[in-house]
Amino acid sequence: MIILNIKKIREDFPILKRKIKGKPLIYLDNAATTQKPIQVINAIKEYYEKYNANIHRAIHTLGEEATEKYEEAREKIRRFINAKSTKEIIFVRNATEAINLVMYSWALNNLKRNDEIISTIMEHHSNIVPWQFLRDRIGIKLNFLDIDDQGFLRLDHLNKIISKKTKLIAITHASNVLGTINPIKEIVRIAHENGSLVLVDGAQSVPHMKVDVKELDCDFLVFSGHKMLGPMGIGVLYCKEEILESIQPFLYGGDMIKCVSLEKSEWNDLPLRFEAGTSNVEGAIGLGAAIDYLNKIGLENVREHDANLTKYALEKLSNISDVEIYGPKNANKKTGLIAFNFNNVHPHDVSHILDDEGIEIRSGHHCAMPLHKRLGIESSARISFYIYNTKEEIDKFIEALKNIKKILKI
Ligand code: C6P
Repeated sequence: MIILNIKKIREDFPILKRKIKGKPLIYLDNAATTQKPIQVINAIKEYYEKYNANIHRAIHTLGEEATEKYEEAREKIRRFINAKSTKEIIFVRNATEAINLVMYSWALNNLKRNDEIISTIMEHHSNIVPWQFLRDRIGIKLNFLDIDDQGFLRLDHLNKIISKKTKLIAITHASNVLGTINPIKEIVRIAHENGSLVLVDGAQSVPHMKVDVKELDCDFLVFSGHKMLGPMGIGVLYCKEEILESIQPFLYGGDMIKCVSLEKSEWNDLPLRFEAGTSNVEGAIGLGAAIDYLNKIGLENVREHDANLTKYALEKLSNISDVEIYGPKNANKKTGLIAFNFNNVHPHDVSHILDDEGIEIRSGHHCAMPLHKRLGIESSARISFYIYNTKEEIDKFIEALKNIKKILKI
């Protein structure tokens, strides 16, 4: 066990010195987006100060340097998730765009009426809405796996509904509301036995734990850079090379072609075939710097720190009467987030009152309306942790939460 030097880590995050309404910032909304260390900010600054140019086109020095750094970032990502080749790493804007790419390029062309996709009740809207669009467009069937009372996925349900008609299981690795970590390896095994592919939404797992695509054997993995210390507007689609080779591009135009005549065009090699137009070069470079930072800390230490904070917060929250916690109560079975409701106070009011104390938490449906409906609620409050959070911050959050009763005189 390595104890992280949180004090030193915090010094790398300029925003943590900020005050909110005169109080030191306590940032507990990391599942929405994380803060950025100075190393990431500097990597982006250095790109613009020293070698900004359009990539893959220019023959000049700046263009070559920018291309080299962009491709270096792709290699860092490949190693981070243990993909076989950089051909399997496609830069996109975010996890949402990556799922849409799979829907348009693979599903729309390969699925037909009455084929089936299985997803789950705990998905973010990004992993529901594209499949509903496909259902309405070509008449596939969409099934959703349920959860049990503790917030774990009903795997027994999967065995009942999967069949040879199932072409895709589109499932989150970790829920952004319950925190539940799903048994992806087992789900992939069951899917492949039935001839189905698997898309894993890694938006809440890749930033927080070691995700190895070879070990999981998933066919697609999507995630967003901004939830793992990287900038906004850059995300990744991992897709097995043989699948990418067999499908049509999603976007058409410059950089994704080898040769264009007025009669026809020839697509570029992988992965550029799926990256039409000028890319988010600063985003890729920033994400590469974020991965360097996470590697230095070690993903197993990130996971352990998240779990320690979650265990501590779960204990403290359970001691407050009138707090209802959603999802598993065992910190080892969930990621570093806790959704809850407090004393019938609307989560937006909870968030608002905590903001007066400098504490930033999320409230609402967290883009998971079907899950909230399943839980019998409209909304919830959510705290979520990352490498710079401390137990002292959780203590302050708990104190502020207890104070809400006094403020509202309830
Ligand atoms: N969840 C949250 O506060 P984008 O917006 O494409 O970067 O990520 C979408 C997304 C997909 N899947 C999961 C499991 C997610 O949690 C998210 C983003 C944020 O929970 C914003 S709603």
